Amino acid sequence: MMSRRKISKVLCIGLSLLVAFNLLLVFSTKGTLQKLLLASIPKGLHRLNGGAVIQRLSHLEVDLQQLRESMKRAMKQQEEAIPTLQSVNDEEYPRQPAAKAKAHEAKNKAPGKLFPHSPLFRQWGEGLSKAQQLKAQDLFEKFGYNVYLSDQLPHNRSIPDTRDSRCLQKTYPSPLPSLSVVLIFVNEALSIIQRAITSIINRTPSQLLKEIILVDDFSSNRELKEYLDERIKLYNQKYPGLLKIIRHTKRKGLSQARNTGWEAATADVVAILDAHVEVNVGWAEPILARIQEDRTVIISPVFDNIRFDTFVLEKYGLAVDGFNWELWCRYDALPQAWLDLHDTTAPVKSPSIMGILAANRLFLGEIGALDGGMLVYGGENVELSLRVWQCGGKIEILPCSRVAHLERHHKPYALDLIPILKRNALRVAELWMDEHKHMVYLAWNIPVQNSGIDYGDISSKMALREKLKCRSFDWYLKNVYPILKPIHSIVGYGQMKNSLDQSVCLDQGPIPGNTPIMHQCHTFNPQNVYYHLTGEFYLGPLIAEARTDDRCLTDRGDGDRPTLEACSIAAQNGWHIYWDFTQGSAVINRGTKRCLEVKKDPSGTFVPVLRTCTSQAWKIQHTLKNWGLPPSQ
Ligand SMILES: *[C@@H]1O[C@H](CO)[C@@H](O)[C@H](O)[C@H]1NC(C)=O
Ligand SMILES: [Mn+2]
Repeated sequence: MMSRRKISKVLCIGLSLLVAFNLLLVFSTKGTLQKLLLASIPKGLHRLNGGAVIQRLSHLEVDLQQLRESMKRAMKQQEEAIPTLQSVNDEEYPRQPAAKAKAHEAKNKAPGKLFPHSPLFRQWGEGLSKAQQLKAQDLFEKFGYNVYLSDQLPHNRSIPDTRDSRCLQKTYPSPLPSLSVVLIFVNEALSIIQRAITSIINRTPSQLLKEIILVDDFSSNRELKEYLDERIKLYNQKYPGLLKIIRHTKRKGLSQARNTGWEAATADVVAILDAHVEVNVGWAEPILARIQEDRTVIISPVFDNIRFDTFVLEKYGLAVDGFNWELWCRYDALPQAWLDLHDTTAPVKSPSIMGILAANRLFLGEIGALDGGMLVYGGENVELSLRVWQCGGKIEILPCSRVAHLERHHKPYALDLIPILKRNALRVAELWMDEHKHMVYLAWNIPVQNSGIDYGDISSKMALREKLKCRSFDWYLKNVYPILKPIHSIVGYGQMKNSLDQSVCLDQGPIPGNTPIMHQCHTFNPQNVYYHLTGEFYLGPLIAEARTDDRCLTDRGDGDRPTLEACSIAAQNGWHIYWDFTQGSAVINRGTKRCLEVKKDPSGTFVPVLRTCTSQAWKIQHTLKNWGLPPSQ
């Protein structure tokens, strides 16, 4: 369905180093237009006086919603009605940290909510005093989750066992390989890290757990210095030599932090986790057994969610990890071949991982570990996934291995990560995607030539690709991820402007809805246009997938407004989706001979119309394959 792609920004596990953008809400537009504008641009883009569009908002909230949406879709696509996102065991955890304080407050009439709009207090915080609310809100803003509550929950708390009951009957060979667990963090709350450590110690057979390696990617929080060192000492008194900590002396980002942990690890198998997790019972045995069976498999456990506010566990259904052409990760439906096995404990082949992984330590090294050339975060999971699959490994999700992961509500420092995500995505494309790499440029609306984006040196990685005799991206698409469908007929893309007014761009218009509009130009994907040599115009974010149609600019033959229709449905209905267009010329429907033009509506705003051609001209931002250039002599 179309609605899935308004903005497909999906949070990746391990990528929750996401950012809270400050909301800047300044509207200068006429009241009547406001709704259209708001609907047309992605949530969180708001226009300023002067027309500059800035992109600010809590992306994360959108991201999580998207992730959940993709999970729901994945579930729906599976015929089995596996329950998703059910809250498990709401009763088990204290919702109010201090029962005594609560009673006291009740006597003195409960204080009102100081932060009625704070997401922290939507489902939590009843009966807290004003001082407690202030403290909790302050910590929440600083960390993006409920540190006030975390500090009061026991480190050894139990969590519901979310495994399928058939997992309990599984037996595993003995001996199993030994395990190093790496926990990476930046400015995590100390109680969160301790809960992660405690869960690992309590829920991993001690004869298998060789060490826990903490990697601090240059935190600034003071409690993560001496306090953490003290705690490590205490753990090591009880479990000699179990804990190690490595501190970066400058911020190196997710990939390098993971590599630091991997380099320090000494066990047969290394599991690289975020520090905001609690592993569940029996999480390690399936991983160790599977890697013992096949050293080339990279494993992801199944994630459940720890709610950022109540710390209640939300069970997530089983799905595979995928990504789109912008390389945002998402959940996809389970493969039919797996469903046909009728074994809910069987490993699931997955196109990608989300960040948290377990692997044979030496094999991970042989294929190059994490790519240290990836900056901050984003895309490094897809890079590793393509490398694994194309270079002779595989990726599997193990349904019986479950890890609860805390999804932050927001990341506490403001930093626009979009340029980094683009840059990392191009690095992946250039390294692994061969003749299909243009799809990443198209999806991000970046010129294929002279992009102006420095994706770093890839020569050593290319040499590795050569040395390992890795397979092509085409092989990967055909054999591992057939959902993605590269398109080679696109010759023009980006913003589309009419010569009458260069400040407005063709825009997909409000969603839901299928009426394109002219809208002040901004740089986001509702204004992406893709013109095919075959005559179609796609409008809006590029999808290019087997299961979901892009939306085609359509002349349905009646009325004077163009519409956007799922391309295959429009074609089935005999609507007119093929257009003649060359750069700087008219856009003429091949079927009806009507032109796409603009005219002013009564309020003075340009709207796209279909009518007898009056020789209006259009230009599209980028071209490919020399399209639109004058023929060379
Ligand atoms: C947690 O530790 C405390 C103190 O050692 C102990 O009394 C309690 O039973 C433990 N709880 C769980 C769930 O293991
Ligand atoms: Mn994470």
